[in-house]
Amino acid sequence: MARLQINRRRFLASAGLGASTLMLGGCDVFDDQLRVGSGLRSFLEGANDLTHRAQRLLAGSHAMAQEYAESDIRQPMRPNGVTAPSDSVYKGLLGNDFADWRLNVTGAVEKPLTLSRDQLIAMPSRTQITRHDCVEGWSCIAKWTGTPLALVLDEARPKPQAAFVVFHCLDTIEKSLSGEVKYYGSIDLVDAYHPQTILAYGLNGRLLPVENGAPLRVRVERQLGYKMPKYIHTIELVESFAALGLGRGGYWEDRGYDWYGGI
Ligand SMILES: Nc1nc2c(c(=O)[nH]1)N[C@H]1C(S)=C(S)[C@@H](COP(=O)(O)O)O[C@H]1N2
Ligand SMILES: [Mo]
Repeated sequence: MARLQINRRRFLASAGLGASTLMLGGCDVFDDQLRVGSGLRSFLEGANDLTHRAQRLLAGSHAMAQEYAESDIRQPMRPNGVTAPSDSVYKGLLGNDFADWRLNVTGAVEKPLTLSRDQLIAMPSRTQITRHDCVEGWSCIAKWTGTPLALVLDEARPKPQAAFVVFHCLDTIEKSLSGEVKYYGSIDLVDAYHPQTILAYGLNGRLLPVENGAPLRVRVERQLGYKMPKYIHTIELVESFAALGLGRGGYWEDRGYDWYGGI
């Protein structure tokens, strides 16, 4: 497993496929050259598609992210991005300890679902100690507990045309003259059904705190932090994410980051 990781990294480095990752700066800065439609951007997107396919080929669809021991946990989990949503809807839900919060599962599914946090907690859970890597260059090991996304999807039964899972969030990440933007992101069904992909409501043995995404955030352990939306209210199964945001599959993707944020 460790050898495979090293070989994969070597392969990616020698093939120049890591270039797209090296270009990335931080969660709050991005280069003007990376705006949608630029030549550099198109080049990077081509490289990202190769990175995605090369990683799947070498590591396999079901390769597991490394898991750690309790003693590796460094509390607290460093929060990043939005850490205290100022949205009135969110504040209202928080004020009632999320008793009125619901997770909606919609889109290309046979059976749309509405689940409370208690209902998610009552489902079989998975706990994993993993390392969160942010594109800004920091990492943090923490223990996450949640409902495997696969179980929720099994219940909702995605239609054959469903290819991506979109996460819609409660927090406004950007306010500008053109309006407010709430965080959003997407993953494909391979990552959605991966055994370590969980809808996390617990962190380090307690309920998930507000700064890390209460009441629910996804963990996608083989990808970077920005691929793990916090403050989720809706999971939407879609055929394509062309109609989502600016069409690149996520808030940060629309601002220059790779859609596949493989580690
Ligand atoms: N809703 C929402 N999800 C988000 C973000 C955000 O700002 N809003 N930031 C992303 C980024 S860049 C990172 S590194 C992680 C941070 O998760 P943490 O606060 O638990 O460290 O959340 C990701 N998911
Ligand atoms: Mo991040």
